[in-house]
Amino acid sequence: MPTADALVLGCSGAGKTVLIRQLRVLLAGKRGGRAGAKAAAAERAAFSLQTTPTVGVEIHKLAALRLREVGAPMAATWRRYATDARMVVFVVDLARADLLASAAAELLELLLAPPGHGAAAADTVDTVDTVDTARARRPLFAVFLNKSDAPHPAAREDVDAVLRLGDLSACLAQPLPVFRGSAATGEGCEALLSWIVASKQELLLEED
Ligand SMILES: Nc1nc2c(ncn2[C@@H]2O[C@H](COP(=O)(O)OP(=O)(O)OP(=O)(O)O)[C@@H](O)[C@H]2O)c(=O)[nH]1
Ligand SMILES: [Mg+2]
Repeated sequence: MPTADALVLGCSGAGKTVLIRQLRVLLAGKRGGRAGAKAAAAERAAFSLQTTPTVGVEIHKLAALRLREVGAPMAATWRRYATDARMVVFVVDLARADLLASAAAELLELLLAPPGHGAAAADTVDTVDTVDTARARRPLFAVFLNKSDAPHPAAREDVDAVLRLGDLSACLAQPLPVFRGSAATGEGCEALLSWIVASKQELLLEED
């Protein structure tokens, strides 16, 4: 069984932790009633842009969602974690045009990882049949282009030229939704959250 609904990955400092905090605020706002309004106000008050680098693995429980951030120093293990996830949100730092190429390389490696080679599969898979089952459960991917609020964010054409997201999606025959926004201001986060929630519903229906 997957231990997280979505894995949040991306280069060091891309904004994964703040993005998860922003999703927490948005989700709290969706709870109805006075208790919901109070919870949302508390989450907004607690929201902060101050972070320390995530060096290990952090699991964040947001209402019914479980998100797992695996810090950039653990990039060598991302592929193994990806096999164990239903979804992967890959965060790209628009404020660091110089890091776009490494982001592209990391994303490509994740997308091309043969399903069934991850930690969960390695622990449990011992026949060809179960490897095929694992292949059918490749995670859904989305890309979040973060820090659109930065003074000079990378332009979409530059991102497309380096990450080749359209080509990747066509080549892998897998949708690769791209969201542009800011974990700091919340721009684009609602759309990403809707994708996560809708994808989770779809995956649960498939599992029934
Ligand atoms: N301007 C701006 N800054 C952001 C945004 N998101 C994150 N930051 C800042 O970028 C820095 C790194 O953010 P984190 O959320 O810690 O990044 P991370 O990807 O979790 O980093 P690691 O855990 O070290 O891999 C912090 O100073 C954040 O405040 C954003 O949307 N806009
Ligand atoms: Mg972090």
